[in-house]
Amino acid sequence: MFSKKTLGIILGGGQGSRLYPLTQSRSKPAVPIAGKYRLVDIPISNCINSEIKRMYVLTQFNSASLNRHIKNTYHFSFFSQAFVDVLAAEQTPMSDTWFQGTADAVRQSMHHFLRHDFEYALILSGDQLYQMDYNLMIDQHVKDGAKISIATIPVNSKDATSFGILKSDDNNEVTSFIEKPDEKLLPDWTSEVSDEMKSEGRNYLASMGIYIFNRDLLIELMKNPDTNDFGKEIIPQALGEHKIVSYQYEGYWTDIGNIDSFFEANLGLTDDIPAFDLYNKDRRIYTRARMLPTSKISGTTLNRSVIGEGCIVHAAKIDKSVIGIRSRIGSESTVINTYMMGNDSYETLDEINNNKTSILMGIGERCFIKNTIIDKNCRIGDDVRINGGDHLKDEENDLYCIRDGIVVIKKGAIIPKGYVI
Ligand code: ADQ
Ligand code: ADP
Repeated sequence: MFSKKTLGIILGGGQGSRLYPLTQSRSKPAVPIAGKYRLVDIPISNCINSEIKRMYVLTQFNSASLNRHIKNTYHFSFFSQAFVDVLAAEQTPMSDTWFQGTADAVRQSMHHFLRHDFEYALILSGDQLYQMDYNLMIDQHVKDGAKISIATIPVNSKDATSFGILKSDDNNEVTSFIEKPDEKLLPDWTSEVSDEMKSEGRNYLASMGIYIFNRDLLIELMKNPDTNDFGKEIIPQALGEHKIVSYQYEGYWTDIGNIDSFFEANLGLTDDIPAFDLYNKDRRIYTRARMLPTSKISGTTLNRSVIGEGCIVHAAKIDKSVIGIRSRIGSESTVINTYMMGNDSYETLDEINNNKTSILMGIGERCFIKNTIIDKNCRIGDDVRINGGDHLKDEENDLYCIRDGIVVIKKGAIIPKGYVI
């Protein structure tokens, strides 16, 4: 089992601007997904399911929310070597800056990693939705005698410009690599892929941003202080110098790095057979066990929706929506195509009676909410109408932000009664 010789390194996010405003008050790995999880639960669960039980999460700033989540969730046996540690960019005698990129984040944290006995560093992105057995990739890495492996997935020409694109020979060895090529460069970069991928027009091999490095090579490459990024510098410069192998993956995988893809990935969970399978006991996604009561639903027509634990719902209709833990939705309200993250706590009767705004946590009565992300702990008054869609221009104020037609209600926002967006 090579997994025991592997250290997981999860890149938890740079400035987090692409997921703003969800990252306004928390680091990216702590962003809630799928009604009860956090982004970081995905790579951590994949590691645990692959028997990799030593992990670091590298993040740009120390977020109380992320630390609390990790501390409260990942308890390993007293007798095991397992751990999940968060490393935030820190001032040291050598450096007083934030991580300048993915490789710089690894470089600045190397002294922590090197305290451990490992042969392979598995470097993962923190903002992707997929369930992968990393053992298969590590096995191929060892079998092929690679120094670096890159997990790859076939993509179509439209998507190819957003990724690192590579070509490999018959032995999986990478022969060329280009980070986010422009359209004009693309035609020369097609690869031999399976018939199924070909039929979907997915002829380009994209880097999934998942890498295995041999320990010694990682140490050597990290010595060059001028390389800040894996995709832009480390991989192109290592090509031809060290054996790089492609590990081709054809399962479900999606990057959820911006509001649009984050929204789609969450709503995708309401499909009849979701591509991302939360019901598979062998690929379980772990999160904090909160011991919440069951959800209570009254008079609601529910269609293709996912409802978290501890919700109190009186809505008239919920359609194609993900409703997060402890959500409360008032009577005669309609919620369509919406991801509501839920609440951190319930309001007590005293709090409800003493609330000066008289707007309760959750969604009020007679509201209409469509194409919206509602961050945690929002209070949406009665008769509010939020009709997200392509007709809306990008906009931002204290209460909400509009990105690609999706309305994002900011964490803790209070939307007054009768408000219309
Ligand atoms: P991008 O996703 O554009 O391309 P990048 O922005 O470097 O690459 O992010 C990779 C991961 O690292 C993300 O999870 C991000 O949040 C995190 N990250 C970014 N900067 C960080 C920092 N300073 N500190 C900590 N974490 C940070 C990369 C590759 C492409 C590949 C795509 C696949 O460069 O070749 O195709 O990933 O998604
Ligand atoms: P989650 O359920 O999303 O993992 P927690 O339940 O730990 O998160 O709560 C998240 C935040 O809410 C924390 O800041 C926590 O201190 C706060 N919180 C939890 N319970 C209450 C409460 N009863 N009243 C106010 N804040 C609370």
